[in-house]
Amino acid sequence: RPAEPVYVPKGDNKVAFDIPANYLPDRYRSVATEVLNRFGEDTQSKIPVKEISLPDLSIPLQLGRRDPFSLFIPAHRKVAARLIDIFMGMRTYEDFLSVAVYCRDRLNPNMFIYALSVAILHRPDTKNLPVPPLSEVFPDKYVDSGIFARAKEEANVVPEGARQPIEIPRDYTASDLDEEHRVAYWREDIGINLHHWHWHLVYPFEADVSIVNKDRRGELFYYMHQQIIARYNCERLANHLSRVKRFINWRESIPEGYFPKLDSLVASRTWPARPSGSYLHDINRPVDTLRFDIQDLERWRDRIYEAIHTGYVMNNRGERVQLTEKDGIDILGNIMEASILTPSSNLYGDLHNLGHVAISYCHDPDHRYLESFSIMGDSATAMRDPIFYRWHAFVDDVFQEHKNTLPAYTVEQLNFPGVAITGVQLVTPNQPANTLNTYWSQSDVDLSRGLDFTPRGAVLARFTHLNHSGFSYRISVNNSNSSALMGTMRIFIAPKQDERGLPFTFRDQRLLMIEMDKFTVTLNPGSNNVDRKSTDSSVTIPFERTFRNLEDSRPVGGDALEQFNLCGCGWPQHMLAPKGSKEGFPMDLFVMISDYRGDVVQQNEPVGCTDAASFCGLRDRKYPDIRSMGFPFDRRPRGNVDTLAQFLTGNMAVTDISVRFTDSIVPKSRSGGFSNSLILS
Ligand code: CUO
Repeated sequence: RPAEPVYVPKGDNKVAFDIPANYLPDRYRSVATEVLNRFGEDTQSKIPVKEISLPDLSIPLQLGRRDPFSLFIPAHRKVAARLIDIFMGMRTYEDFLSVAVYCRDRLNPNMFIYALSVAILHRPDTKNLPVPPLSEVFPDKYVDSGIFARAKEEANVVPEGARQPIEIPRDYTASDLDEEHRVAYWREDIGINLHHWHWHLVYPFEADVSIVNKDRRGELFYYMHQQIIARYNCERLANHLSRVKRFINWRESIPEGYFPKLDSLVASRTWPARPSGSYLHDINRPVDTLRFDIQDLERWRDRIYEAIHTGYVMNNRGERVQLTEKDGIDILGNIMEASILTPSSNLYGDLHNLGHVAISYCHDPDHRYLESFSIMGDSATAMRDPIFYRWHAFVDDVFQEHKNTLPAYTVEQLNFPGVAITGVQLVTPNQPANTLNTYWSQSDVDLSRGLDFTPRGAVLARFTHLNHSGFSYRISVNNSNSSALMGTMRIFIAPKQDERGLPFTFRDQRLLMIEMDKFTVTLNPGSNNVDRKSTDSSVTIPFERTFRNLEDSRPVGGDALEQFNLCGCGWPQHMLAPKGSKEGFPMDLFVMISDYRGDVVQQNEPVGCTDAASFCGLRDRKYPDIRSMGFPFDRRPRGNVDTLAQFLTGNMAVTDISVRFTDSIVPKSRSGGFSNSLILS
């Protein structure tokens, strides 16, 4: 197992690579001594880099070093897939390190970091290495461009240790004149955007099939994005906005504008904005080897609907593949995205990815202005834009069309004989029962890794973001069977009322159910009390993996870095609860305990990165719940069910909760993250 990460943590410049002289790019060779001295002078240890006979890098080198890189553009993703295969194919760790170091200053940096991260996550010999934290490698994808001049000034004038974090203003992308701006704090949250980037790293849609073909990856594409839309809708309702409208007429103008105010430092360009009232166009950009029409998207969409309504898809050999109850959604996920696992790219095309592309090029569809894609073209930034949610609401609606063809769950399928939930309470210390408490917090990100300052050391940017008090669920379960049994606890929350203040019907509310947690419990005969902390949630990663600790001014490196970003996929803990409202936003807390014998997947214990299995699955294992993702809310209800109350079987319960928001910045406790120490103490 290698001892060091393959890149140099900039905060504590104590290690450097000892590279063969002819690994330096041509430009630096004549000044090799000066260059190597500059980076090596204050290092305490050097990592030797072996000189190897290098693989053929001609394909990855086709993408220019200063060009923008988008995974959604087929030509780019082919080149990136080749680089991933090269990294995966290196026989030993030393060879992998060697080729990575060689590529570092030659290849397109965005493609390099993407392919390197995928390889680190998937090579057996690098599974314990941290993936470079993207917010620190490319802070320009997360931080208002105006900040960088200030960061440079701070670094040049103030010595490390005496530097002050640079505060990022809260409302810098729009004003209240744009009603969509009410949920900008959510769309632009760093942790949410990092989760999305990491999810797509763990589930790449093009590379060697051994990397792409993970258990139920198409279904998880559907489910993880469905949950994003559900959470976003909850956020919108609490901010007096209507649920997001599906983007279905691609010839209509798009009222939602977005001005990202981000600059790409590596490509020296400003990310294009999209004014309100923009239209999509047919795309013809030879520079990207890219040509498709809106009609292509429409044709693919119609064929996917036809497949859903006939109940089967056609594969490339002209055979029918049934969209079964169990696997149909997984096949459709791979068709829609589209991943290389699609049964037929000729028939079903590349709908979701090219939708991202068409939107991201609406300002320059034929490259006449020599402009590049907007933030919808990069999975690291796409969730900042309101149109992301309208596009994915369309994508989700297609999946729901399939789900609506499936038989409803029967009472027998839902019930757990002899097991009843007798009490549910949400407990937040120092709050009334069944109250979620939200407020603002501030946290820091180190910009220096992504900025080549001469004076080294951390330069921190301070973000203001939503947060909540740690809480717990207290659930009482009665087991009237004579023996101990195991069950899976499934916890969801959903808004109670629609835009007009009317109670939701089950059909609408089920789409707004937000998964909060899922875990296994053992039930002894008789009554059982279950206490579960919010920080243990199966959808989130701990706070420390999104942000560095505010009180901890040590530079991130070594072990801390590993903690920080080893398993970056997962919903950020600080966004687990919706913001709610000052008056208290009313929601249903739903708890179900299902029979473990019907849920269990027999497999070896997972190792590492198990925090956010609901959204990210388990590394090298099957998805740890055999039920359909989103169970029991993934289908239309049985015949006479109109409300959540009518849906309940004995092993389910619902309680009213209120989400109360305080509009002030609450300092964090010394322990960092949330005031977790208050819980259950
Ligand atoms: Cu995650 Cu559209 O799939 O961005």
